[in-house]
Amino acid sequence: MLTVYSPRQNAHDPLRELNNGEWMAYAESPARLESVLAQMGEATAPVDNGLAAILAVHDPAYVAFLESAHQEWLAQGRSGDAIGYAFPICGRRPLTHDRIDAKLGQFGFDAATPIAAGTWGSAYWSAQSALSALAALAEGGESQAFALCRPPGHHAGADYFGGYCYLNNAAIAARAAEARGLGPVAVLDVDYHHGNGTQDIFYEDAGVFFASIHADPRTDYPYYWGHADERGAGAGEGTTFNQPLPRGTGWAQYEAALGKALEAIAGFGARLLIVSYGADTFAGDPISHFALTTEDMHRIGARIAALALPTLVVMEGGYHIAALGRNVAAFLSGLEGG
Ligand code: OKP
Ligand code: ZN
Repeated sequence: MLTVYSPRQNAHDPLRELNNGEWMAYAESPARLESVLAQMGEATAPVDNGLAAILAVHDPAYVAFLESAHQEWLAQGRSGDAIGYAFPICGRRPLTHDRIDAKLGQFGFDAATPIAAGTWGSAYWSAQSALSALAALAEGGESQAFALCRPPGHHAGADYFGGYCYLNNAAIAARAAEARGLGPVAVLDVDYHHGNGTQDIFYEDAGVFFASIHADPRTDYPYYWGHADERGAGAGEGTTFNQPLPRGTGWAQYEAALGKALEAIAGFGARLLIVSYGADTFAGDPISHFALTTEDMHRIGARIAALALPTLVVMEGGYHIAALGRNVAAFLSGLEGG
């Protein structure tokens, strides 16, 4: 399958994250991409489509923040990665902040997502990879394409970062697909974690259907989104479909949920499918708690292929580095009907 990625995505290399009260090595590491690339025949570099498609999803003030945050951090005499520690609780009035520490809290929703020297450039090229893979579907005669995005995107909202995500690659591609007349678009998110950013971006949007299968937010990150009663609002009422599953979920339970998600996407009348693919549903994933096997990844791909829609796959999570490439390859081969 056509794979799009830029080596510039690996300049993003934070040292550590706050996990369960302790510093741990950053799980979303450049080694993830290397593991996947080792399994792919070859990868195509994205072309630079500029900022317009990014700004069709993200607030200009947020994008400006991402671009300059690390420089502002250094300008305060700090070193290493920029990390926030003070967060305005929900309902605080909308102040305009100048201090980098205030901005990190204003635009970020967790302390697990540092901004490193290379973060902006890598997030930018990760989004360009999604856009170039979409272009291959729109004008390159491909019916399936894989954007090997890193950093991932599904936790990033229009004006916030978190969960290792800065720019929402799937949402940027979905908006660009609509602009190309390829809609209605459905986003199917099969990462272990709920894609809160994608959900927020399209929550009141009737044109993009968002279906997610993920760990129950009562036990798992991102906690505050992904509950079954979140179904969209306003014009988008009914176009968000969340299926939280318990820790320990294996194939039988997962397949039942996947079937319902695919049925809903078909019922919506989607003409293009974007899959936010995370391999962190794998049994061996170090930060996740489902029990899927590499063979199950192939089965997920095969079930999705039965929809017979043009499909853009966007990489999200997956942290078992040694198995990551095999899990991604298994998923893509199932999708290709292999
Ligand atoms: C990103 B993606 C739990 C810490 C959770 C953040 C997880 C981000 C996952 N103790 N840390 O959806 O794979
Ligand atoms: Zn995840």
